[in-house]
Amino acid sequence: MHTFYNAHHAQHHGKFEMFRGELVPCFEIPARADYVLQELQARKLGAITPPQAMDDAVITRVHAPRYVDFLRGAWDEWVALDPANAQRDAIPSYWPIRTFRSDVLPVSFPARMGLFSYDAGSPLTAGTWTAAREGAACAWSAAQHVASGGRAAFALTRPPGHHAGADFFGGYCFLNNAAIAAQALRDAGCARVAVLDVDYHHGNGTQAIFYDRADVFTVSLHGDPHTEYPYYLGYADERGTGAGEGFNLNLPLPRGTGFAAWRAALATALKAIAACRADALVVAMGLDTFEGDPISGFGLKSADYLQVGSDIAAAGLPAVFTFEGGYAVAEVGVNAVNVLQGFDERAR
Ligand code: 6XA
Ligand code: ZN
Repeated sequence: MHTFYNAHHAQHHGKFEMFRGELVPCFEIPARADYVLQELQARKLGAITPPQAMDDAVITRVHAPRYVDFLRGAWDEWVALDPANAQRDAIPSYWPIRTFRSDVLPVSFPARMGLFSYDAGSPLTAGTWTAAREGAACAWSAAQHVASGGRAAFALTRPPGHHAGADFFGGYCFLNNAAIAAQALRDAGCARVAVLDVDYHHGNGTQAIFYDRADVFTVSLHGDPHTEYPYYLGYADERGTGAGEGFNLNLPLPRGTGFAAWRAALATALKAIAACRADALVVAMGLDTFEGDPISGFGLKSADYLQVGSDIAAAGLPAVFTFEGGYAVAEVGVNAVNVLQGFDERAR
């Protein structure tokens, strides 16, 4: 397993997020990636390198140019509003819900921030763009590695990506690393790519990006959105639209689901992926399915993740892994690397 590591990830470091009516310390913190790196090094799973140089045109293959322009300049605009903002994270307060316009780009920075986001839990900080951009380069490099014959590669980066849509951030995500990897695989000649999202939360951004396309099959197993974030997408009746009809599969599971039932859903997902005849796989690897996760509700144990990796490898597809959620910080390294090691052992 070749790892492309984002050495700039800690430049994205939110202080607080809005949670149940108050600002609480962020769950999505730099230590998460540090633990994964430490565990990868300890187990000697393979080379760990920086990403290749990447052009921003790779990002605009899946993200809207006006959104990317907004993200690139957001911190400077935030500080220009008030020099004291340099000490505060930028968090949106206004959103254009139904009946409002989204074609007009307001001059007001807070108004544009709301236009390009969907929650108050994803603080934007001084280094968010730098960290997210380098993360996209990791995802893109991992895709290049796999497209040129590698069996698998891991993009070890944060902030995560699977909630980010073509033109919005949310759920701690700014650039959709899994979508960038999937598009890069397509652009490198793979005829069809499957994205398997095993994070506790539905991968709404990835689904939305590819919803009308048949060349990228998106599959997500996740907490039932009737009760779990992101609430407004991720239901079983969302199957894709137009040319993409039949190329999205959601497998929502009730809060409290344990490994046996979760693994059965994974088998369903992998069977659908085999049927769509993809020639490469992107795994949006969230570890917040862990029993000890502070914001989620499944019951997977650390040893289960070895089996998860092994099951995924048995699909026989070259794979790119991206690092998504997982907030039991002390265990996230072991759990993530268990998936990767389980994959490597079975893929041999
Ligand atoms: C709401 C919860 C955000 C979930 C983020 C996540 N603040 N997504 O782990 O995969
Ligand atoms: Zn998650």
